[in-house]
Amino acid sequence: ARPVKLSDYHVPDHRVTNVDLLVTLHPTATRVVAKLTVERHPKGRPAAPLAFDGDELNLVALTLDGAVLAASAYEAMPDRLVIHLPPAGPFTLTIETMVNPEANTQLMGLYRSSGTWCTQCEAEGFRRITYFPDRPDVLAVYTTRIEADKAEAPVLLGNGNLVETGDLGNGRHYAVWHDPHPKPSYLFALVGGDLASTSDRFVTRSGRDVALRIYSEHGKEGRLAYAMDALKRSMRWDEEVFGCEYDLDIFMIVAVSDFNMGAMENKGLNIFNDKYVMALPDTATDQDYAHIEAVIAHEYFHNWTGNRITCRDWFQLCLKEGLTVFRDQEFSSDMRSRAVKRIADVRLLKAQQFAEDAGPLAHPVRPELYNEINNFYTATVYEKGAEVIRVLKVLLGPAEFKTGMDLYLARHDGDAATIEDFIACFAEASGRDLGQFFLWYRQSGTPEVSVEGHHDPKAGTFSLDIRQTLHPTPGQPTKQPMVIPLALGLIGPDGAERPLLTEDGQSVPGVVALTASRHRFVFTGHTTRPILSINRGFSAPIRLTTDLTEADLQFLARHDGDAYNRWQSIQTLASRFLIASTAAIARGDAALVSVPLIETLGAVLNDAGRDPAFTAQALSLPSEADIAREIGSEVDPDAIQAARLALRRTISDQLGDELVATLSGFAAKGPFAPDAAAAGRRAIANVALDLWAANGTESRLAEVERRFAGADNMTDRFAALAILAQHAGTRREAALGAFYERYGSDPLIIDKWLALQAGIAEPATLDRIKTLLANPAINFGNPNRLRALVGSFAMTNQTQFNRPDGLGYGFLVDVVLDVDAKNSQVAARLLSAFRSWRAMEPGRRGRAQAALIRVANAPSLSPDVRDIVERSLG
Ligand code: DPP
Ligand code: ZN
Repeated sequence: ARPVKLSDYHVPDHRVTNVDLLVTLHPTATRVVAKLTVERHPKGRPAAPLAFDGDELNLVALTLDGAVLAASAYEAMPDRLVIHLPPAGPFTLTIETMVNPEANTQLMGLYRSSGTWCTQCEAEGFRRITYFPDRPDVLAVYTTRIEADKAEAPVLLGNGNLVETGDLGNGRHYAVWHDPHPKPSYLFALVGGDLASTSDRFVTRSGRDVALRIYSEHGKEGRLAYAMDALKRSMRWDEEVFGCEYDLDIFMIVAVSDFNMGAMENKGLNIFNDKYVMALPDTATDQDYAHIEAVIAHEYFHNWTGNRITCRDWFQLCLKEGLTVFRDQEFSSDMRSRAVKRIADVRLLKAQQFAEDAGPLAHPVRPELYNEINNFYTATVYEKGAEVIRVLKVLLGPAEFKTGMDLYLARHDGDAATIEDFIACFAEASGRDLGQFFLWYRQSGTPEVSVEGHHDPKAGTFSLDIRQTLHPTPGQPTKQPMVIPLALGLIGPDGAERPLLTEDGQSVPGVVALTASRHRFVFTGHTTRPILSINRGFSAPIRLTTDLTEADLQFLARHDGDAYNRWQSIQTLASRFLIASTAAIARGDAALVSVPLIETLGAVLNDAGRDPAFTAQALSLPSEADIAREIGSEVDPDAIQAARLALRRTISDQLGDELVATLSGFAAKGPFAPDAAAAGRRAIANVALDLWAANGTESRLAEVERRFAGADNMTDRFAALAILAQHAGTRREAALGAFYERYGSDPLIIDKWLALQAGIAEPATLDRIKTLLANPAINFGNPNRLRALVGSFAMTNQTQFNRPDGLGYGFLVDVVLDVDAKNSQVAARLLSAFRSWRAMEPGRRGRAQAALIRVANAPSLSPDVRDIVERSLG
């Protein structure tokens, strides 16, 4: 029954403790025999019928304790199996179903990707394989026997440890896998196919010798070494930092090309979208390497936070996702530069989650109601879910946070837990009341915090007046004040950090916590005015406004001891300027010019040697979408773009010498290495190249073209191509053509080429996209291809998706309606690009609304798309 409500939760009436599967792989008729040990749940409703979930299932046979059931004793529908009067004691149910992997275009359940059989069961895919109580609080021990043709599927993989293999004659064989760890059905997986692999070993801290294997299609096994290296580093790190050790004899990753998500943490058998596994210097950018490292770690870390401790129900999704994102962020911070990682994470949070929180799709980190759970794998659950854990860590401090985390891992091992269970561990470990903190899970929307500083030279005080507000969001008309930890510092004009002293002489550690709507904090010892640095390290996921002047921000950009806030100060300077310039352009005036901003950027460039990766982030201006979000309503994307382009041209013209110096200072030296330091040098060089070429001078573009042709790695080659793509003309088309010539047979690289063209900010782009979409050499039935072209267009091309004539919206709707019948999850995800439509100026708003209404009125929508369209219009 939809919608599903958290408040309706009750334990299952029946649970399954043991699952014995026999899967006979066939392209179109795979037979599944599931032998289940079933018992009543002691807390279930005593006389309840047995009701198992199904989805497009075909029942072939059914027995209970070996006896065939009378037709009147049960009802089998595609989406449900009901046994009216099940026995009271434990019994064995044997269910035979037939599924068609070849026809499974939803990519949920058992399907084929380039000839390989594979599965995806989260959230509700297992019910497309057999009838089952398909909910995360039903934990069972699984044994999987897979039978297949030897030539078609020499490799047969399942969860857990391999216990038996053998020959069946007639060119067929089998493998039996046993997973001793009870798990929910969403963690089930199997793979069968003709795959290549790379192997390694890892010895855990208690001496368990673990075989590591990564599988890919033949010919791509040479691209797996970095993923393997990242896996071993993840395994060691999780032991050292969280005390989590691996618990099976083998850990496997299989890369497949058709995949809805990024990757999936099935027990012992992770299945990955191939874009997060394969990398060589000539095929992957530095950003790809960083993503691979993070996703490999993320899925591996789920073994404890997700698998050993799973979720009671899908409302608790952030219990495993927010926590595991937090863990993978920490891992990447330890592997690379912590400050640069924080900046990248905050950029992503603002771009994705703040946008979601500000529009009709806003929902709490822990939702209380859903129509379609697939639509809740969101930036709010993942990225804000991770921020909330960071808030908890700032509030408690690292020591108490660790005690709470250790308690959680020990107490709930083997459980299907809730957010309440998780928070109770931290409350107990710290002795604190975390009731108000819990609002971070319940209230949606981004808190807005405004800060005003007052200096009284006579009294020697500096006081802060701080207010917080949280605007209404869908389903939540009124809100309570949140607990918001603000890390802060007061800096003297000499650049020295001053102690934080209160009026009664107490020294404050570097954090104040807001608990009410208004606060005043008074600090003493300031005969001269200090400069405030606040929300250091982005200690709370809030929208902050301050009364810091342009001069203050310039000062902080140079002197703040907190690297995150050095970056934020530059962003704030640029953002304030671009908003003002956008307004000027919208009035019909010329774009503005900012001397302080150019000065600051020049100073940053001159200091690039201090931390090249940081400098690259500091020079990356707020995106058009960032500016749109800051403006918040009546948005005109064309005016924003004009303001931003004008600023880029000014930088190009006025800082040409500094940019050239940076370019030559960070020119590549020696052979390619994917490590953070080398990546940082490439990042600053490419940002400098981009800004240097931004004025479109012929000679500068010729230099970019030369670098494109001469690059010896994908990072530099693609960066040059991206610059050329911004400037219309034969040079661009020639470079795009050469890139396709070189990589046309390499789909993951073609994705980059597609995304780049989808992002070109000119009216001809829509036709370019339509032409690409009609190219028979590119398989747009593959989710990665479709997302690269259409998803990038709708999510990143502000001016062209939001064309004033509405054709961008119309195009997306056409694609969504077409894809919905084949893959509703991908369709729903594409449609969520409308999440900011209400913030547009009236003309575009009207056209977006009309486009959404066209979706709503279309016949036979999937539940996924219906849910997104109804909430978007709601
Ligand atoms: N595979 C997805 C993730 O790891 C969903 N669990 O986030
Ligand atoms: Zn995850």
